[in-house]
Amino acid sequence: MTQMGEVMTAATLQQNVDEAVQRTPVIDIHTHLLPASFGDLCLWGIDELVNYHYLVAELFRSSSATPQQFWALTKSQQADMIWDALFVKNTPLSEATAGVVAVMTRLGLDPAQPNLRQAREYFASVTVEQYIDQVLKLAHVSEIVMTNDPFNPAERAMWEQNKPCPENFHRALRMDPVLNDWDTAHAVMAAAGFKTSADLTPQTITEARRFLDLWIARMRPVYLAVSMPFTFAYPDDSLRTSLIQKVVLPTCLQHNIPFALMIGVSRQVNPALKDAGDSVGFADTASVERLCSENPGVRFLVTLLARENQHALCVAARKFNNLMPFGCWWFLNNPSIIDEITSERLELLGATTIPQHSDARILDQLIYKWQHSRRAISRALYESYSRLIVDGYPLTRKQIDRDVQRMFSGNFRKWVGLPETGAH
Ligand code: FIX
Ligand code: ZN
Repeated sequence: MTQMGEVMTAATLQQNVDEAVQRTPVIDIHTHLLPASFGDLCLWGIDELVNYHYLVAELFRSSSATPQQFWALTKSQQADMIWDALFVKNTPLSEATAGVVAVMTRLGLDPAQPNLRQAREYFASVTVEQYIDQVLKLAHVSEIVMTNDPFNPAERAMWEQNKPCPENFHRALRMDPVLNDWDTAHAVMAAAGFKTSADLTPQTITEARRFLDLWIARMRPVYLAVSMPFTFAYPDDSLRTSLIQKVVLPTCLQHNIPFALMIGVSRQVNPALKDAGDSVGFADTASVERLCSENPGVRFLVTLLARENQHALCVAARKFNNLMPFGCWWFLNNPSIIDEITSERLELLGATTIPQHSDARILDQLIYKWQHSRRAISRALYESYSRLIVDGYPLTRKQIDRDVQRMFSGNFRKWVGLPETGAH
């Protein structure tokens, strides 16, 4: 057993990096998970897992079924179709199919079954509360951050009914309609009694901020968040720029709350696929730099969707210490790309970033997304530490543990002001 102060050698490094990465609990800073108290909005179990929109997209490459035929089926019929096409008739080679295999194996289920009967029997035997505890333990996830959308009527009702939310399910106030669909946003605010209109009059700005204040008081979010298209440009003469400057940034400053920007989606390039119909585009990192430069008092969390944007995001983070790159988002959440992005972040930014988030929509996914990410992060860390040892640095296990803990939770706690103890 390695002592904390023991100096690493080429022979002992791999095991110690793997141990540190596997054992260090992580705060998953962006998910779409919701608590058990939110009922059907809390997605879990094999039929939801196999119906993940990543797998829906892959189905149509391995099946003659049309989207119209697929959407006409029940959830379990859809899962059966996906299982047969992607797991029985073909090898589950993709990251999303291999992820389901990893989850089933960790749960003691046979991933090579010809149908989902065994898996459905298992899930019928557990409660959602039991399963949440089991999944968090298997994934070694201590806390998660949800995506909480006051513009979603179903979720809004849960908050208005004060449904309980575990303290390790942190909240993120998601504002996509505010910045991407103001017509919808101001109508929802007006329906809730706020004096907002299509025009950004002084009253509309005041009332929009009051709307955010109310939801911040209700949710106690750790950050405000928005997903913006790859075409996002700042500043420009759009309504979005005005809303960012007059509503969102003043709210962040007033509440001392970070602003998370997720940039790069090309929405609904194939609407027939529904959630699976989004694609990716190359974003403008100079817009991110201008936001950080003009707002030194605001802490930004930024993740970009295009692989080609990652290096420039690292360089931008070297220029602005109020910029925190995070995660290998969506189409980047694949081992080969996590390797690449984590390596360039370590080389350009050391242990000062948040290497990953899961984006899990279904609870079970935490198991595979973190199992696969930890392997990739471990490989990237091993390469960086190997070079350090070759260059003569007396690296200890204690330092490895410190670095991993910083990336897996410390950087985020500090960024959003969560106490170190993990208390909430
Ligand atoms: O905007 C987002 O939060 C994206 O992560 C989602 O819209 C996307 O569908 C997703 O779940 C990707 O993993
Ligand atoms: Zn997401």
